[in-house]
Amino acid sequence: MISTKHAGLNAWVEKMALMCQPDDIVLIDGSDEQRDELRKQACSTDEIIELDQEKLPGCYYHRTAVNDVARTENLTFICTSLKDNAGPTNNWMSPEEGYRRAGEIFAGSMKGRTMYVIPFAMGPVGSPFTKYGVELSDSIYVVLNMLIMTRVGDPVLEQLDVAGEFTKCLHGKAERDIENRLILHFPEDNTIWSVGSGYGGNVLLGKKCLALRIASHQAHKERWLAEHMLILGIEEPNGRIDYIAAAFPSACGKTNLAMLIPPEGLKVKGYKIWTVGDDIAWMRVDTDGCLWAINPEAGFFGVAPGTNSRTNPSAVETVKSDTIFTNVLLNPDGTVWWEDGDGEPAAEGATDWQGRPWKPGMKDENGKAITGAHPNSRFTAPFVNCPSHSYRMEHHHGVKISAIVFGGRRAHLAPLVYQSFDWVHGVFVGATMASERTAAQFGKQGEVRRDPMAMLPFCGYNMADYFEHWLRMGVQMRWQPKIFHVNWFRQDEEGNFLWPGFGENLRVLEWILARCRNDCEALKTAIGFVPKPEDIDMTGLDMPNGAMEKLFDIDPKAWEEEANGIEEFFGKFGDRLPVALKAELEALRMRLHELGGAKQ
Ligand code: GTP
Ligand code: SPV
Ligand code: MN
Repeated sequence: MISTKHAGLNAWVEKMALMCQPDDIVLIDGSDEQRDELRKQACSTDEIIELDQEKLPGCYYHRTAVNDVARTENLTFICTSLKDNAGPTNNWMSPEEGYRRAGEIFAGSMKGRTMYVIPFAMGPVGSPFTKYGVELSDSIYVVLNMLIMTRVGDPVLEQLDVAGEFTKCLHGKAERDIENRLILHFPEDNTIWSVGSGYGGNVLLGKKCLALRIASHQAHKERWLAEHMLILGIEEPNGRIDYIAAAFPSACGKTNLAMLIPPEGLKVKGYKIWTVGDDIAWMRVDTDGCLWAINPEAGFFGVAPGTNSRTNPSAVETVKSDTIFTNVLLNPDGTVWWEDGDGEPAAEGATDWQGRPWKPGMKDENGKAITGAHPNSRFTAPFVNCPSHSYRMEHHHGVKISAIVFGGRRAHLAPLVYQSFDWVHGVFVGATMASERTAAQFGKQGEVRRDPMAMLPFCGYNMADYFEHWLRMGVQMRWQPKIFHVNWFRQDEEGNFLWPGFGENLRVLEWILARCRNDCEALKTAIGFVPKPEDIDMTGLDMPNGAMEKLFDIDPKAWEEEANGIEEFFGKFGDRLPVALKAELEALRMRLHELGGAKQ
């Protein structure tokens, strides 16, 4: 048993231990000594593998089970007393059924194992933004990841004192059997139960489970916002820094944009980029009437494949020490590699993410290339490792947000950038966001999946109420951030990206900030404001003739079809959908009718 000064915490741990029956219970204090001891122990059982400590100091390697490599949305549930409170976009189970079904899997599942008690904070300890949690887990891998991703240990217990409120998070690997896997959220009890998985977002319960699903429920009640957004600051040579929060769906470029390096052509302007967050933003209206944001996390859990010195040099720098690599290729010399990474993999002796011998050029029985790293392989790295990490990370009330940006992956339709007419229209733009499936994903190519505010898998309550909440937040602000939509992924007829993306995206952010400061005028279109061609700085960027025109083309026919798709999506929510959003849809149709594809 554990004996902290928080009697409620002690009692809960005892109750969970009675169910799971671990051999031992160990309290995590956040010290380097205890971490080093746990690393040793996990190495001795091959749960993790020590990498070459000269080349990659403090770095370790881990493989998950082959059927446990990504979040399992179909096994993720919101357990509220009323089904309607989970809404039409979530899987629902009653709390009774959730506790019963998961309880059966948890029962006795930690026999022969140790239960670790991990007190953690999402946000700087002591900040009014911050929420606290305690995760119980039988996985050292989870402990080591939580130590990087969150603030862990004694300062958290100190802050909780004798009776502080915390989210009760229980995780057990059990048999890591997909048939016996459940990720359950009980927002009414401030509780999360996750069993049968060992993968990232399913088991690092501070991340998607607490900081988005549970937090969005709390934020709704307490009038703040918990969002799937990056936060970055753009500093001008005169010292002024403006902060932008941006929501893109999973694998649509948040980490890359948050770590942006200014392109050659804009170097003379002397911008400096500050990375505040790459996945989650918690935002509140402060006494000044402005919107302020923190990143509740303390680390990155980033996609490895595609990360290299050209696309994301800051990320390459970030993962050079104190990083855990999951499901990448392991070289025989104790280094790692992934597809579209730097350098070459070992010609002989490497093992792939499944632990099988692997060499470059291997094909499966159908002639398809076998990848060394899993496409969703990840790095877990401390935030402070990032060369552009912001010193504002530890500030208790975060950074003031000037602009909110929504974006998806759309081969057609959405222009490179447009601005909403006002807050309510901006909420409509976010609520109707969509991303197209790529050939690499299961499902019909080009098919649009609506992913409002990039929160489809993460909103812990009825999404219609979430839209209403966004509208209400706008009223609460005396100074509203301007709302924009971007699309880095528009393609030409041959399927090539029209926009070079990555660092060049700063050219678009520059326009966004100019608009926030009323520094430039814009053209009105049916869908929102777009830049005058001369207002995007193209210095040093050669684009094929006509490419910019294509990037800003507005096809009224295609947008009318889009409006029909939106109507169908809105239909899911019935009467619960805010009338203001229905009115926005009708206003869009009217403008399409009047303006067509014109820019005035
Ligand atoms: P999660 O961690 O899953 O939430 O993903 P994320 O939103 O942080 O996405 P990430 O930055 O890891 O990028 C995902 C993929 O998009 C990678 O393959 C990138 O190479 C690609 N990508 C990112 N930015 C751009 C861009 O501006 N243009 C293009 N064409 N591709 C991009
Ligand atoms: C995402 O899928 O949006 C991620 C990875 O950031 S995970 O933490 O697994 O959710
Ligand atoms: Mn994410």
